[in-house]
Amino acid sequence: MELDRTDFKKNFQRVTTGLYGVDIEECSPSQLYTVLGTLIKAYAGEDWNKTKKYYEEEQVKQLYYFSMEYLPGRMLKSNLLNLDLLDTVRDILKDMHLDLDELIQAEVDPALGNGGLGRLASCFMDSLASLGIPGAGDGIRYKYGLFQQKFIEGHQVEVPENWLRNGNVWETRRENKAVIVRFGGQAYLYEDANGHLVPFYQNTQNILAVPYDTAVIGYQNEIINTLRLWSAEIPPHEEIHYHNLADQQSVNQLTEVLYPDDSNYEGRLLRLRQEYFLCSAGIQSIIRYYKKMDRTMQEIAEYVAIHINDTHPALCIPEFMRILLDEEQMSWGQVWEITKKTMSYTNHTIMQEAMEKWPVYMLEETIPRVYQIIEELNRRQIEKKIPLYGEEMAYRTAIIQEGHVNMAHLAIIGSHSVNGVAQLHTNLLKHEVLKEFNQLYPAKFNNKTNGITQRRWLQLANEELTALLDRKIGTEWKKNPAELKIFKSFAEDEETLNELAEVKLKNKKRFAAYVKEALDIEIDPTALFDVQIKRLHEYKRQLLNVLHIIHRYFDIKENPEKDIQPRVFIFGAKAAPSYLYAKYVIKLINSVAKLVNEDHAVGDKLKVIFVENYGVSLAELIIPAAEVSEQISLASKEASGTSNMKLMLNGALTVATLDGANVEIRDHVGDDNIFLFGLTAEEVYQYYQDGTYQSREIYETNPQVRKVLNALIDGTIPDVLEEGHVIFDSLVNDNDEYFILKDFDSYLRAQEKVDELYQDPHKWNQKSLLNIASSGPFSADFTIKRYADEIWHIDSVLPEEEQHMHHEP
Ligand code: GL7
Repeated sequence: MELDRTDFKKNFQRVTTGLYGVDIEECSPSQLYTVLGTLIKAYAGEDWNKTKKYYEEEQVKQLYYFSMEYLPGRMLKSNLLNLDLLDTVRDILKDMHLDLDELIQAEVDPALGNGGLGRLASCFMDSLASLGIPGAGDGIRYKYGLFQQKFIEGHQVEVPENWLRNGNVWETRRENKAVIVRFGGQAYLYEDANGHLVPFYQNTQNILAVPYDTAVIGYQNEIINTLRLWSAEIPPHEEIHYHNLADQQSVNQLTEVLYPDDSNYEGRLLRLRQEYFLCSAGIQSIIRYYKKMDRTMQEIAEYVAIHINDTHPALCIPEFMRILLDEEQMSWGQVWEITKKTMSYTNHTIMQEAMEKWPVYMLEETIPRVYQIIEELNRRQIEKKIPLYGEEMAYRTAIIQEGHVNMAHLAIIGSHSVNGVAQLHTNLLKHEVLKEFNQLYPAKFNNKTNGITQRRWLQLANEELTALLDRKIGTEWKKNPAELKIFKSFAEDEETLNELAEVKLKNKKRFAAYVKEALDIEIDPTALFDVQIKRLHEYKRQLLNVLHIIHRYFDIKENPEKDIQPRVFIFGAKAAPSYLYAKYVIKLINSVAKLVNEDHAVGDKLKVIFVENYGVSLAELIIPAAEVSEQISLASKEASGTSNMKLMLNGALTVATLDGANVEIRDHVGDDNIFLFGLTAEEVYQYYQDGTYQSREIYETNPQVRKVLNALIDGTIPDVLEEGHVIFDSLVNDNDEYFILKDFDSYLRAQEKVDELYQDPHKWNQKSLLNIASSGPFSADFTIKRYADEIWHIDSVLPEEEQHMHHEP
């Protein structure tokens, strides 16, 4: 985008006084950020309008991605980059004695998601727009984001995150596009004069769903898609029904908080209401938009694709059916075929405790008409499958089981496509977790390995590395990330390897400065930086990492003369507030950190840094500084992982189990450039089957393990009396559900190899370079292209020569 500099300065002044009634000098960085955001939004408005009009006039097929979570990260810098204004604006502001980077930091980072699933949704938004694929996101505008994490004496404490405190410059409230969502009451069917069955509703609670739209700006292509977040309000003219406080509160509460539990299902009524609220509002607005086109309802699947991000928005299926049946008066048979054609579903986990199963009575009470449809679907499904597969199979794959609606079953049956998020995960779905469904519908199952946007995770987060790549391989990789592989030809070039090391060192220094400022801890930027950043969960095995640290600590203490590679272990992780065990692990890591960091005998040889309140913005600071990426989940448990891809893209070497997308990372980078350890998924399943794993035996026979575990309970690690015992118990007496002791030895050996390799900077830098050069295939651009081609059947609106995706890696 072109900018007139004089114009821009004038506008900046004008907006400043317009918004705040003072001069620029009087404004806080946060206010100046708001001014700049307001301006940039206005500049982008034209393309946004243009894109919307184009989609409408050309009647292109559009995708609607439904997700209960998004983690977009700060938007100012990303928008400037995608509008190709980053350098220009930085320069103009400098002229005005303003520092762009200070304004960038003043933006709040909207945490409307928990972890990988929410961040994936945002990477996908960025890729859709950047590929010119007509695709909108639908989500909830939570008033409070994921809690803010504080550490008090090493314990996690949760504080509400009021992210809208200063308003949100990027959103546009579209009151005129609001819809009514109905809850509760009774729904009766009666026959109208034409013989159609129509529902009659009584005593429903009507809630207004107001959309707030945010521009999703494509990468330098003039395409701007929309992220639509819905907010609940009392409908105007219905205030009379809301005279009592409890009713008012039930509306206000609806879009207030994000559920902070990512791997656990909680059958809470409020969550169910949130899910239906999103689905109903989104589906209604899609159908209203579609009806503006001069098309019949029978053709809707040719123009609309609806994607369900995990089962959370699976009520899209019966809600879509409800509208076609009740409001459009279509027949069941027709509606069913159209629905399946329109819907597709991604599964993001095989963890049983995360599988949504709603009690029937809850659905009956909350969404009675929708429940009738689910019940009828279930009846027809069983009736159809019994003659084909027998009763047992029919009931095992039923939607309603034991008084609960199984949302995964609903999503599979109601979609034409079911995908996993990495090859291994998809195979587990097909052959273990959902094997019955794979027998029923083999053609529905497919894999779409996750991806990440190289724009945020390299161009924005790592400007130094971006510049280096530009110098070495040109700039084409920015539009076609497959070109990153050209970087491989510099693997033997000493100068490039040194430059790469310099870039890493700069990023490490930047992070070290943050650590000094935020935690008042000095870390040596020449030490090896080892990073594990992700939600805290037993299956991700942060515990294995900290047990290794304890082991290392003993080694240093016992062998003061030994030449040990200095390492800084960096953690970032939030635990769900109700997940006690995860909180114990946080406390343990913090206690170990205190012990180690304050021990003068250890010095720079070992430091442990646990950053508070990990999220997208901290990831942007940590990832460019990382040299080792810890991807150490128990094989089979991590559906894909995406931080593994981001860290690789930034030159970190991975210590990995063969889990999730680690397997594909290994395939691309090669065995020599990754540190593998631990059980394979197959071995884990074998243990499940034969039940021969006995963790206590390892404790009793392996002196290293015993020593480390005893430290949890004998006072060696200060202030973890309760936590230490609970953790010790789970590992030794409760048979170590996640095979931590089983993998411990193999993990130590992998870590020894890491230390050894780091002694040889040439080799290390070479492997780092090869990781960067092999990360192109993990661009979300490729992932989205595959979704668009194989599931949604939606084309880019960009002219052929501007689509940079010809070469699939
Ligand atoms: C997750 C998976 O755990 C994670 O492995 C995957 O990368 C991510 C995106 O597909 O989805 N599933 C899930 O429920 N959460 C995830 O992060 C919260």
